[in-house]
Amino acid sequence: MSSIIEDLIARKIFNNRGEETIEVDVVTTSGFGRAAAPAGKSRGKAEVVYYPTGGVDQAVKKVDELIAPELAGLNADFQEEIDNSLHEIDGTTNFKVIGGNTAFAVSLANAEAAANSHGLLLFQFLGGSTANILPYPLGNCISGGQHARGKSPDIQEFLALPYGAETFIEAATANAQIHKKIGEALRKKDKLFTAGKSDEGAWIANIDDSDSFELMAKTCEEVGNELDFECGFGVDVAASSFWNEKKQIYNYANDGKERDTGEQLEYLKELIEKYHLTYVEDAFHEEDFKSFAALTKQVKNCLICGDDLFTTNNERLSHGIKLGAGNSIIIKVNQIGTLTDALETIQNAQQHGYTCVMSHRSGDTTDWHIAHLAAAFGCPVIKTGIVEGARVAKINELIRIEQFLGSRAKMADLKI
Ligand code: 2PG
Ligand code: MG
Repeated sequence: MSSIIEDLIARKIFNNRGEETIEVDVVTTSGFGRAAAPAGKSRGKAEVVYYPTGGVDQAVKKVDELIAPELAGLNADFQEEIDNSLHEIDGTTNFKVIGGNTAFAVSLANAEAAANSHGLLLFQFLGGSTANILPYPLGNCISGGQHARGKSPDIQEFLALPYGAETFIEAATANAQIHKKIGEALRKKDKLFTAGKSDEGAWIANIDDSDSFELMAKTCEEVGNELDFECGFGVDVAASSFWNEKKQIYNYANDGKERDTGEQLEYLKELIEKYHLTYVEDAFHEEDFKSFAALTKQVKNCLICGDDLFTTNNERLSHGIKLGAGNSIIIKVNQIGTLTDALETIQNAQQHGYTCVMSHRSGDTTDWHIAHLAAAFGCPVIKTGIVEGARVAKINELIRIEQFLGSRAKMADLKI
């Protein structure tokens, strides 16, 4: 068996929004790996550049002309070496030249090719024999903010988290039932409801933030009672998307309210307490590490997570750790570029007690690698939607992993 890279083949494909994206195949002497890059809509400012000037076509050309000749002959088993080569070929700090999504697709396809060359599944190859822990699925039920627009909530995502489930399949079942029941309730409540869904498969409706909280609380409790385990919920506020820097306020346009930083902190504390929220992502805009620290200090039993805040960037995470900003981090490999960079951030997070949440992007494909990354790196939560093809691809892969592990499979120890 040999993992020597023979060739890289890149192509332009489409994501669930119909946007162009890059897919890369890595062919080794004894194996093959394929990965496609996702795309965010509410992006953190500190994310790497997705594509070089000229977009996906140029990115494909760069794989053919610059990356393939450099990587051919190297051993796919040495992920760090491959990822370092990508940095060297690019030569900038934010993948301006080859594109962060190009780096992502090559990096992930390489890991998959290495695993395949050894006859292993990706999570086994990356995580070894101790990788038997499955994440809890954090599933988007109601969309707002930049993911919905119109008369929908200002908060971007209302997310179910069935943290009492004993198996992944039970947790996924709970999420599917919660999503379905919320759709039924919206149909009754909103005469104009068209059963429209966002890119992530969450419902889009004429509903405000406060009604969304009520509906989530009621539905999660109902399903929890039916299934006989705790189903909590949380939100991705995506606060940068409605932070008005000039006026220094959070502009809740649909709720008709403006909140300054202090009011935002109080508002979130009240919500966490009233609804027993177990998860709050990007509660403040992406440069306000201090308010993240204040909220983290003042609440209990809730993951205070940074997405745009950290952008999977180890330096930003280290800064947050120093200040006590958050106790959880979103991991989106394409925010930072390569698997090695993301792993460095994950390890730093784990050493400092931060809960890692492996995550999809709103623009995504049926690529299921994040299911394997969550299992390999022991991420206690995976945020990957509930319905819609790109979401179900990851959920179903975790169901397969759970079955594959059999009696060795365990759910993560979620400290909330
Ligand atoms: C987020 C994500 C995924 P996007 O903000 O967490 O839900 O959205 O991919 O648009 O950044
Ligand atoms: Mg987010």
